[in-house]
Amino acid sequence: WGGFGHITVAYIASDFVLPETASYFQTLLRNDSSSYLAGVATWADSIRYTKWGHFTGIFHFIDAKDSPPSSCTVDFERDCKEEGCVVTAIANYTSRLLDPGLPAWERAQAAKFVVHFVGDIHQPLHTEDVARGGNGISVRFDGTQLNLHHVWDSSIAEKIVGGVRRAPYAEARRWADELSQGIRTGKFEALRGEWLDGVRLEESQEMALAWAREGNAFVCSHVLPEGPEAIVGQELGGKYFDAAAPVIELQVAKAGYRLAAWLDLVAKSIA
Ligand code: DCM
Ligand code: DCM
Ligand code: DCM
Ligand code: ZN
Ligand code: ZN
Repeated sequence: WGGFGHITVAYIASDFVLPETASYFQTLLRNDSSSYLAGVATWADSIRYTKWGHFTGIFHFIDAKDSPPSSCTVDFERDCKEEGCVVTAIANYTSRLLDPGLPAWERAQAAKFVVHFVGDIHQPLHTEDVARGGNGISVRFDGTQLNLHHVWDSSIAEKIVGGVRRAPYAEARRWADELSQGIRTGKFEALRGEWLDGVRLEESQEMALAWAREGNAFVCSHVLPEGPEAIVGQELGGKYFDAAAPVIELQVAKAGYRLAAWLDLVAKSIA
């Protein structure tokens, strides 16, 4: 996701964590405001293009070598690189977050990676290899030429809320209010139980792989419903947006709710 999506996921998570989880992460992240998760949500993107952070670039996605739209699958052995992918990154940084032998600053860094990667694994094009996750597919969105990855990272979400002008934190807080409401008593209420199926600290890699497969399925159904060639040059701001918007809302809400549950388990296990 772009910054707006990541910040929204983090705000949703902070709406659902237990009070003791909030205290734990406020202390670890040295931020006792209500934006303690939102404030670190985009940090992983800010370091990936630096020299020291270069190795983390591949942790933001898994390049599923499947064949949309006829076949969508994530195969861990086939698709996760030797150096890692978003599935191993979630497992690895969760275990570092839980490691009492590490200094606080390293556990804080692990927390920042977890907050970010739980967001990314829910972006369908972060679980797809085609054209580098759609970066190499040129499309139009409300008349502007963009790549397909950017449309799914940012453009659709920003159009849903009527445009993100200057203050991504304030706009994201508003969108998170709406999605959190949907989770509590709205269109996601009946789904939220299933969202937490398989969420166990002991099986973090299996859990992350299941999350990756869920997002990847949308590549066949909503991202490339007619395949990667057919979408080139198409205008996506109309009917395509109408079909994609509910998927983005679902995936962002789900990521936030799952992140809350995950952080609760971490905080409980440390206490
Ligand atoms: N913050 C904000 N708006 C910004 C940048 C940060 O509301 N444009 C919040 C998020 C954090 C706090 O300020 O809680 C610390 O910011 P930083 O993440 O830059 O340390
Ligand atoms: N941090 C960062 N970039 C951000 C937000 C936070 O690098 N956008 C880091 C700085 C610290 C940690 O998060 O390592 C906690 O923030 P602080 O020490 O500023 O409270
Ligand atoms: N990306 C992806 N899959 C790839 C390569 C990149 O999902 N195989 C994502 C990471 C960033 C965006 O695409 O969100 C742009 O990546 P880059 O800056 O590496 O081109
Ligand atoms: Zn992206
Ligand atoms: Zn990312």
